[in-house]
Amino acid sequence: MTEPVLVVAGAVLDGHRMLLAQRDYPEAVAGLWELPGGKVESGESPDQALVRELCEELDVEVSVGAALRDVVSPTDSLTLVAMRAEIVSGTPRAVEHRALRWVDGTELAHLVRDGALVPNDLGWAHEMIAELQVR
Ligand code: 523
Repeated sequence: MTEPVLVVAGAVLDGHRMLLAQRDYPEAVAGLWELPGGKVESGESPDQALVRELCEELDVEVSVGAALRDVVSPTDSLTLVAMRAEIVSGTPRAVEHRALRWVDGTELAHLVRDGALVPNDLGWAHEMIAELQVR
């Protein structure tokens, strides 16, 4: 049996706000917001993959912190984990996404309510809504 593809996503935090990225593809999720990230490549740790992905996608250097609680397995062949991250250099720009935005807990809750998040990220969003409210 082949191992599932592991995807890492970043809960990029700055004080009481978190960064969201708007997907541009595929069509089923284009326009929806996600925690940015991507597939772990062979020989990489999840932390290394997140640093690389956020450099490629946001043009920033991050330090990686603790994982979020939810491990998401939408299919047998895909597993997603998210980790907290903070920007140590650079200002994020949308290299591969349609747009970026910083949200506080209230704005994140509104996006969830409006169905504007990619479905796989909803558990992380709920965890971060609670955390952002008390930061
Ligand atoms: N997700 C997902 N949520 C989320 C990310 C970063 C990824 O549900 N926050 C899913 C979407 C895809 C798979 O994980 O099914 C891979 O994500 P993708 O396409 O962002 O990974 P990349 O950038 O490594 O892949 P390519 O665009 O194919 O290079």
